Amino acid sequence: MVRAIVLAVVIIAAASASASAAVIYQEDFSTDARLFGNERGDWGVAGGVYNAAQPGNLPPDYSALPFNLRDFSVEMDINGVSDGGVWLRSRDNAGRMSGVLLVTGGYHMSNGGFYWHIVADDSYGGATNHSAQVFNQGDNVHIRVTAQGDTYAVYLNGSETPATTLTTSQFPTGAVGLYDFSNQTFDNVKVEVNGPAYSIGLRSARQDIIQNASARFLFTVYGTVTFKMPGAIEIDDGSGDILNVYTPGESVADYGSFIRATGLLFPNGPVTDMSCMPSAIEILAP
Ligand SMILES: [Ca+2]
Ligand SMILES: [Ca+2]
Repeated sequence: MVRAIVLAVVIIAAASASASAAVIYQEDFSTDARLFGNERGDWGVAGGVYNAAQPGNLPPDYSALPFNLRDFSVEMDINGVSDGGVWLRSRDNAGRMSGVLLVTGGYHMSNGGFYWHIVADDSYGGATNHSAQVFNQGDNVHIRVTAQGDTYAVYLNGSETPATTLTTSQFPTGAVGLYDFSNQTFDNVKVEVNGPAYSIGLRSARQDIIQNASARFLFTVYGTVTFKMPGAIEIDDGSGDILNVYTPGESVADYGSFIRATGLLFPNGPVTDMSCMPSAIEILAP
C-alpha cells in the first residue's frame, strides 16, 4: 500500500514535470547577445548589457529572438528605465514589424509606468491600458511579461499582481524582442515556455508540421555530438539531418558523446535548430 502511494506520487510528479514551464533561453550579455536579431536600432553588447546605439520609435527599434512562441514569459532587468519596451508575439514582414508592444516608461522619457501599443507593419495603434505610476524615470527595474492565450501581463520587481494587462486575439503566436528609445539598457533576459515535451527524430524536426507545432510544445531529441563550439553543439541521430543545439556557455557535452536534449525548436533559415539550457542536456554515453 505504502509502495503504491509512493509510486503514484512519483508518477504524478513526472507527469506534471513534463508539462511545466522550461527556461529555453537565458542571456547575461557578458560576451554577446546570442540569437538576438538586431533587426533595427544598431544593437550591441557593451559593459555586460544590451542596448541600441540608435534608439528610435519611428519606426520602433527591434531586436528579436528567432523563436515562434505562444504561451511564454520573458523577464529582464532594465537599467535606468526611461523609454523602450518589449515586443511580444511579433513578426518581421520584410522589415516592417507587427506585434504587441509593451512600453516601459515612455511619453518621451517622462512616464513612470507601462502601457501597450498594437503595432501593424510599423504603424502604431493608440497607447492603451496604462498602469499606475509605479517607478521613477531612471530606476533600475526587473520586469516579467507573460503571454497566455489572448492575455498579456507585466509584473514589476517580483510583484504577483500585474501592473497592467492587455487582451487581444490579434497575434496567436510570434517572437519576443526588445525596443529601445532612450538611454535605458537591458540585461539578464530569460524566456520560459509552458508546454509538454515530446520526443522526436531529427528528420521529423524539419517537417513543416513540427515547425508549426513548435510554438506550442517543447521537444526532446537524441544524437551524437559531431561538432562543438562555445554556445552551441551539433548533433546527428543517424538520419543525416543534423541539428544545432544552442545553449549558454561551454557545453558540457563533448565531441562523440551521445546526448538527450530538451528545448524549443525554431527555424534558422532552411534548417531547424534548438535552444535550451545546459541543464536540459543529458549525457547518456560520454
Ligand atoms: Ca550582464
Ligand atoms: Ca538604450
